Amino acid sequence: MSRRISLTQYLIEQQRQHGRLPQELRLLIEVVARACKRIAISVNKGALGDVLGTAGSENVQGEVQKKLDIIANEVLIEANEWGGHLAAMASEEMEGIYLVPNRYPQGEYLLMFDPLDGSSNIDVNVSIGTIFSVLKKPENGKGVSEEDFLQAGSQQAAAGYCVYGPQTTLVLTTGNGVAMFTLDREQGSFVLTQEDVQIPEDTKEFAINMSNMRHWDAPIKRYVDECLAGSTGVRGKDFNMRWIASMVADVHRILTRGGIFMYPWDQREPHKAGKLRLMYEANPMALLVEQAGGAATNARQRILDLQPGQLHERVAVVLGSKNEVERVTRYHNELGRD
Ligand code: AHM
Ligand code: MG
Repeated sequence: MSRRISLTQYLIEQQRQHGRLPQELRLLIEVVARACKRIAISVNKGALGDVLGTAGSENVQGEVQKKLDIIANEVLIEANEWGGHLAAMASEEMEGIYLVPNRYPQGEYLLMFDPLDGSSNIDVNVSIGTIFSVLKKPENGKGVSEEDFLQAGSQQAAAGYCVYGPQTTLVLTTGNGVAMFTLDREQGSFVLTQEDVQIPEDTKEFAINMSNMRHWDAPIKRYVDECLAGSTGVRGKDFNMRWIASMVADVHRILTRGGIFMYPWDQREPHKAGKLRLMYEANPMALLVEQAGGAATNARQRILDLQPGQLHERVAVVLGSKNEVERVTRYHNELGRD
């Protein structure tokens, strides 16, 4: 029988071999993974656990909160606040940052998360997930502030997501490639099931919400039109399309078999850079995708180079198979908008 490697073992081996995974960061990742297990239990209970439906409240971005959005947010906070590895947390579901209460020791890391991504899929039993990103608090001798979180995605110490689908899978990078861990429900532990994940450079599969087509910018329309033209068009090959409406699930497919995911700027709300959030969604996914040999841009620039101006900032996202992302980015940079 091949050796089963648990998440803990994997992290300890990373620490030993590469010496670049500090103890506090390892503990932090394990705590996040434990929280994801608890969230997975709630997700699996569904209607039996009274976790479906809306909570009757809105988050800071004016979106209706689902019960599970709130449950997942609370689970992540409760799990992480006391361990001593964190200075503060920020969540898509909370307006301001969450400081570690004074009664607990303060650590040097900052944790950001989208507790339950793909909320519109909760009630219909389609894959959803938790996305997280870890930064180090700048050493400025001051207390923690929102400004400390406003670091470019290239500064992330770790990033990952947990997808709650037919399997519960945790996908992680600490800046040394991407590894996937499947939850063994009987044992209650995450087991390493794929190491050194690589996204193929080319693909025949794209993911975009086509219902927004009439609002798109010309370069996105051009790219999708060329995909749709298939083997008789300029691309000379047929493309397939997928759209799960859970970024976690769409990115998971791309990490598994390649593809391109796009949530571009569009004219519905022209003042917004995009729908997705830079700190909780785009940055962690961009790090994972780059670590797996793919690319991630806001259609013009590398996402990981963007300097955030606000915690809840939105961004356009184009990520996945390198050659396709470069093509979309080139179409934008050739034509220009402004
Ligand atoms: P959420 O964090 O509120 O769930 O919103 C983000 C989700 C992404 O997971 C997904 O890619 C996108 O919104 C789907 O949007 P749309 O409803 O336009 O298809
Ligand atoms: Mg989300």
